[in-house]
Amino acid sequence: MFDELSSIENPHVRSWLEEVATLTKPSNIHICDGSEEEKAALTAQALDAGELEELNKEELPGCVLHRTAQNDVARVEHLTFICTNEEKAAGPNNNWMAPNEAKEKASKIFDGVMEGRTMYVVPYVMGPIGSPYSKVGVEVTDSIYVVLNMRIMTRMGSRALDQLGPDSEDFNRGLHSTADRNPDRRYIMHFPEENTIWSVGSGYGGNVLLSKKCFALRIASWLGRKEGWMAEHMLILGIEDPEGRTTYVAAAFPSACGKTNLAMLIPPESMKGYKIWTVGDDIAWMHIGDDGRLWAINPENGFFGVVPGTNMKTNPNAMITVQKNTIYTNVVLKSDGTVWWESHDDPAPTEGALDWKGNPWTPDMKEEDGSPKKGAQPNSRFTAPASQCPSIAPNWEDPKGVPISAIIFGGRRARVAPLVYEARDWQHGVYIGATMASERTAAQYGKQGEVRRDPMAMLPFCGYNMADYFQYWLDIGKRIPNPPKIFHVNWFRTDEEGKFLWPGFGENLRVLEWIVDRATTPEKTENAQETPIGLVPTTSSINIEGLETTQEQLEDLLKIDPKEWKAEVESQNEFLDKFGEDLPKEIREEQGKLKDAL
Ligand code: O2Y
Ligand code: MN
Repeated sequence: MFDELSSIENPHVRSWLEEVATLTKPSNIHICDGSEEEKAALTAQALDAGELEELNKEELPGCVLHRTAQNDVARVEHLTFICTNEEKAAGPNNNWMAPNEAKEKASKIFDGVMEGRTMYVVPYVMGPIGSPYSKVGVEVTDSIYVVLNMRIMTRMGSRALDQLGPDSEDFNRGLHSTADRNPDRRYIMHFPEENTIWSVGSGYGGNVLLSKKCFALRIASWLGRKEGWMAEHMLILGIEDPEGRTTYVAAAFPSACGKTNLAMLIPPESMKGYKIWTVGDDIAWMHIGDDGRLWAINPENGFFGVVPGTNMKTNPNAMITVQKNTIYTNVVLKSDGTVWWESHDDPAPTEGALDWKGNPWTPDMKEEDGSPKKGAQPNSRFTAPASQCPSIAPNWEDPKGVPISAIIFGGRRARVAPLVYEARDWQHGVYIGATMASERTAAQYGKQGEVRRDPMAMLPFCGYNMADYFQYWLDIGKRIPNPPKIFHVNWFRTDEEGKFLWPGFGENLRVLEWIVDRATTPEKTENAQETPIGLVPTTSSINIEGLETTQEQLEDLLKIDPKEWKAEVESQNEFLDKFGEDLPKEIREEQGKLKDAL
């Protein structure tokens, strides 16, 4: 029926694509092979159509700019659904819709949506090619912007169909159309029981690059539980010490807590001989290795990083990464064809610039309420190949992954949480992850200072009931003979005047150094002290040499205030109670132990 699809050998892929094409009725079908010629042709087409703008060829070779619709600039959690047969399987942490209802609703929008348009078929691999831990997906989309992003973010093209093989049914089926970008007809629907995603009405980021949050986290967390592995919202990095030993850690922080910056950290002057190797900045798929350790791969092939706030001080490696072959979304376009954003190293352009909406912009402009008018959208992004990052680990594509010695959870807390502490054991670590929280900053919508629980930084990304997710963490811990040690960090503790006590950025390596020491030399006891919340560094075991941080400030950074912690334990209940009887008893057990100890 669709001649273009006859070249697809795998009958399961072909019949699903026929089904999709019958529904969406495209005028053309293009099966992406992932070649350079294809990239050039699609880019030329998007430039012609005004979907992309070419940037300064000398300064930013191979870079383009895309502007999204003004009502389509971020993930839409309220329009994101988990569509399982049983509502309880989705849990109180997700919006739920019955699969039949979801398909009926979305089918009406998808019906004929690609008439007069091209349907692009994007086969892709998540994880290194040939890795036993990699997974194949196929995304159908009517957006060239999506195809070009997927080309960076995944291993895309014919090699994905080769990896799938001629008869496997084991692939994620992702259907996307930008449709009319009407937020009233926008849905991001996940069908974990069918390994399927339907996304309609958006052309932006996490809503449409279905490989990322939709597949690699929401669907993969479901698959991981079924198949005995873990899909986590974690960066992966290697810390090479002056003796040349590299220790790998995985770290989970809520969105907008500087994960990409930590993943690409540059050691401070005072820590010569250290090197940080970036394996991934957002997602980790972890399996139990034959040696009894937990091994992690980065399923992605690129970075989809937030632009404002990125500069040569906060993240020099990211700045170098985005100098070529990068797609910029919703940033300022300068008259010389280069780009700019708030907190860029260069001064704001004073003439000839266009803001993220494509309107003339100068830095003195004001919004109606008198606040400064931003040139770049606060959630503007770069999409850049991971291979371009100067700190990319030489083994980042090792099919077996890297062995994880420590898992780090982190939040943004002005008080309560110390700079760093260690869980007594895996079960205690699961409790720490399950109750981790951040306070809203002025930059976020909502009440400033309000504490938001975001367990394991997975609240928006866990594809099933989080009570079952906590249970799965507890269960898998028992099956890892040599599990990573679990830690919690808080770079954001402030003093009485609200000033940050810790310098952050590259200096965070001083904390990583303690973590590595604890994780790799468990026989050492002099570097930590038992407290009600876990093991906290002794004040002499965090190196503050050369910092402005005083010994007194370090003591404040490591202080446990029983009064604050008693309030913290109580405040956890509002979140934990949502799971009712389903909450694993071990979480309450650990909470009880903490309460007693306080
Ligand atoms: O708003 C979006 O669509 C992007 S959100 C995002 C992008 C890259 C990495 N992490 C995130 C996140 O929200 O955690
Ligand atoms: Mn993320």
